[in-house]
Amino acid sequence: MAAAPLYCVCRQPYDFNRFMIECDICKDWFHGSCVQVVEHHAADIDVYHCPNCEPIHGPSMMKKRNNWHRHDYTEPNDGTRPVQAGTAVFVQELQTRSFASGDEILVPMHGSQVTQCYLEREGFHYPIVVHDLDGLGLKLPPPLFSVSDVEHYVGANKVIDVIDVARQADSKLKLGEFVKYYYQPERSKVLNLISLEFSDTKMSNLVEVPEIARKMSWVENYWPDDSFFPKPFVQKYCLMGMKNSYTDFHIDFGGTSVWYHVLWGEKIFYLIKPTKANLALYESWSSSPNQSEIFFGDKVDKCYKCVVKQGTTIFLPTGWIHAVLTSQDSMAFGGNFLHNLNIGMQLRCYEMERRLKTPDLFKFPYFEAICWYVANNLLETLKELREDNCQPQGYLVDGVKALISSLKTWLRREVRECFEVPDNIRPSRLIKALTKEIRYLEDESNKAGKSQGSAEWPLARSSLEKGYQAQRAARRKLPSNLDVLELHTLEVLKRLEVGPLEEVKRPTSPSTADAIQGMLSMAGLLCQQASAGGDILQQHWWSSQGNSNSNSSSDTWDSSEPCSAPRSPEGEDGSLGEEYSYRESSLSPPLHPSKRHAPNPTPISNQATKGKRPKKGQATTKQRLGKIMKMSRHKGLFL
Ligand SMILES: O=C(O)CCC(=O)C(=O)O
Ligand SMILES: [Fe+2]
Ligand SMILES: [Zn+2]
Ligand SMILES: [Zn+2]
Repeated sequence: MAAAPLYCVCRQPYDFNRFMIECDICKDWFHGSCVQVVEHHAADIDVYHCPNCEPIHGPSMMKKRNNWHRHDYTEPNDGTRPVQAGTAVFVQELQTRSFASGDEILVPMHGSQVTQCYLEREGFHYPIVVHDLDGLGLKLPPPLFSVSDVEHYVGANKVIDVIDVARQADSKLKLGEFVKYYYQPERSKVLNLISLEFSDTKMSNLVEVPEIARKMSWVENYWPDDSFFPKPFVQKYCLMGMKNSYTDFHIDFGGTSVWYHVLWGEKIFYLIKPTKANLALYESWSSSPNQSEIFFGDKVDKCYKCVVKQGTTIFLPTGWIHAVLTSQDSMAFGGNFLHNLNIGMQLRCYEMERRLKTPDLFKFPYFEAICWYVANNLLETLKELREDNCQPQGYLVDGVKALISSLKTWLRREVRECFEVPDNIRPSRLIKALTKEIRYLEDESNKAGKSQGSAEWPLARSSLEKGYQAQRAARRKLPSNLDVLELHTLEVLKRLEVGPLEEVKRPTSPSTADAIQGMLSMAGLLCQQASAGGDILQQHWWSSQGNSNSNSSSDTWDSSEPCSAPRSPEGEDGSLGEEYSYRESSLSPPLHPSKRHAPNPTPISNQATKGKRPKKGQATTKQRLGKIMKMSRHKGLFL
């Protein structure tokens, strides 16, 4: 076998994880770290001379700046080309634009008011701003925590993705290099770091996610400990942005909701409601070739400006389209979470990402897998509610309907594409069972409609109080609590097609009580109890549908069905029409590579992805090897 070619002063073979630059004289390639060229600097070099060639041919030559309004600052400044997002001119102009006031939409709340009960009752459709953090359950480092403190806790060698704001281009760098650059008295570039997920670092102990984000999070509640897929970590980001950093309009991955706390500095959010019209406009803007030259805020009816000062926390609900200007050097913490309150909108955002061909790295890791886990859990919830003559809340019914519709669509394409159906889930059966539960609820609702005023299916107080929770808790099956033997049994049963998964029941141990409480609460039960007071006890479950306070998806801009997601062609009855049985039909289906047992799967976070949209750009010969390396990781991000 021929020996691999060697490169650089270090004479090493090509390592696709390391950025390299080509010498314009000797044509050899050099590791950025071996020749002290950081990746984002390579973009400024016109002609590169390596350390061997420099003594003879002189130093490298830098590109000449011709403009301040284009991503490529060498373009001639002849007034013909529009301003591009992120450039110095853009940021200056942004500050003089006028916007609707954030006060029109922001819901100011005290930390202790931001509870699951509140959101289940009122809905989570508008951004929430919290100035008094008491009761929020958010733990933070002290206000003077510095950029070099982050380096201390996370490690100087941690490779991070930073955004060169003026080019809106993403490059890799070591945290130590970023910190050194941050403290330089004069910075030639504005760098924005928004993708540093630190759950797996020592800094994790210094930050506790707001309780509401923990309690509602799908990953926290529904991701089984024994999942074949590695658990997604997207709950703890540290954002360090230099003054005038700008992140263009985007929807957070998978339609996740997000919290941000500005520890110091200031961030300005430009917010747009995810109405059907706005989402359609966003989708077409996102796929337009001159996206960076069009300010999306101008395309919509209303764009709200919200200044988030230090010490403030903001929560953005599902689907909100936002851009962010970092108006001062800032440090912020934030995290993303999926939840039960806006399932339909989450799915709509995910389907849009798919249509826009968003690279995996920019998407919620294993989004479809988590939806299957959630569906499995919600089925249990609906069944138990039915058994106990209790009705689920409107948002949950709408969410399950939207989930069924998406799961069917995914199942149809599973056969052709790489799939994320977890091993212990039998998809067709699950979809059918969920459909049955929904149909049952609809039948009851129709019956109730006919006999209005009668208390056919009351929410009895006792059924919502402690005893009831305990009763449900005792019945509930937590996937994370299955032991090896049981898993094995399930697997064998599944393969032998003996009985539904749900038939294998086991009592839960008292130690899972907290988790159970969380799950009950997620299913909308605890909330009903707490918010019931006296009146609701007399109400029928259907009465909440006409209630403007209820958290149903009757919002004008949040209808339950995905607006543009591909519709499944199945019949009205929701049946699949045929049995989609890739997995069921085979006793030993092939394992997807990512489903093979990994003893210690590495945490997955989309570290390079937060808030960033992939941009197409030209790679120069100088960076080509580096870019090729990136392409394989970013799926064609640059080429
Ligand atoms: O702070 C920023 O520049 C962007 C924040 C954001 O929206 C995100 O990370 O998704
Ligand atoms: Fe964002
Ligand atoms: Zn080297
Ligand atoms: Zn050379």
